[in-house]
Amino acid sequence: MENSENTPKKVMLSGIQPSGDLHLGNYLGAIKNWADRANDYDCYYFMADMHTITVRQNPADLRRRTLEQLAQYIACGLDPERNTLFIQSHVHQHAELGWVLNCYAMFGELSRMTQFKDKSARHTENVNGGLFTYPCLMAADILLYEPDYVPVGEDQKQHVELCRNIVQRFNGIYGDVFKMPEPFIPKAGARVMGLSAPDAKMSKSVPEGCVFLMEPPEDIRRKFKRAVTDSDTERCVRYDPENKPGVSNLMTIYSAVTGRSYDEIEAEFEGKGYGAFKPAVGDAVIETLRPIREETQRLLKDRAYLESVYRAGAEKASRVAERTLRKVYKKVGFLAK
Ligand code: ATP
Ligand code: LTN
Repeated sequence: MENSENTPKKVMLSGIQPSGDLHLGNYLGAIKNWADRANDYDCYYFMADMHTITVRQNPADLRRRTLEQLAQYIACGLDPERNTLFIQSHVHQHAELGWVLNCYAMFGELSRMTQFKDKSARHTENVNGGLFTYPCLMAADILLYEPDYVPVGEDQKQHVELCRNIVQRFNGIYGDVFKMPEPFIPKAGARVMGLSAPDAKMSKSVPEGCVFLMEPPEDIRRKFKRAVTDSDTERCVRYDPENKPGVSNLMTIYSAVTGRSYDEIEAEFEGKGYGAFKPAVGDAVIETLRPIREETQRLLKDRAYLESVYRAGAEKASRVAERTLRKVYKKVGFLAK
């Protein structure tokens, strides 16, 4: 795709697993930043459904959540006319390149992935091979589209670094095959912490501290009112992640949804204390999420439209992915069909 000056646009790509309902961490850490960039980049965003089966899924729920996630992407501002939106399992080249890259990632480096360590500790009954080699599939997701940037939250940086190691190793053997991708991590919202325990990231596995995009306003209000703040005596709104992690997290959220700086927020709540601050953050989040929730509900009633979006997306993605896959197959020595 070309912009008005006829120079090729830079490419962005990212994905989220439809393994649970999307939450504020996903929105602020990832999707919001994607939506802001459709004018300047050629963008690919997908539902990483193949990644989800590294942990057991209920098949009917997975199907439902995949479609809901697509509706939410669109409702968050990803216009399908300007972004390629697709479902990973619809583009078979991901699995094929994933296999090749398995053979260029080392056991030692895969063993160091924190997500693997976390998930294998949480699902001790199902520490399967896919969970271990998952970053190779993620590297394939990325490299097929030759992106310049991969916008993700902080927790995914390690996987993008592994992808970069694979590129270096592969290109070192075969020449300039893959383009080197860069992680793209937002300044505000890169790591939204849980409301009930601000020492861990907001995650769907701790629902009481997690605000879901589709959650009713009353529930969101209640979660913010109950948000854990800090036990220091000063009780003023001041950004100090070290000593006041709870309040600082709320400030990050407030800053990300209102665009105000930390100084402006401190001034706004000077002398007011946590009692006024917590509901104000809740209200700002409710107003940010309201149009997203309503638009998602509207889109989910129009299944034919959603199908047309993911079909067109897969077709476009496949064309690009196939080019890269052919190049790789040739380089490693597979005989052409
Ligand atoms: P889990 O809840 O199981 O940890 P998740 O909610 O983190 O999963 P992912 O699919 O791993 O969901 O994340 C999707 C995207 O959202 C990634 O780019 C990730 O970095 C980002 N993200 C997830 N949680 C947060 C968070 N708390 N703060 C900022 N970004 C986040
Ligand atoms: N691993 C990511 C989801 C994901 C992804 C990707 C992100 C799969 N493939 C490619 C960016 C690029 C996660 O678990 N959040």
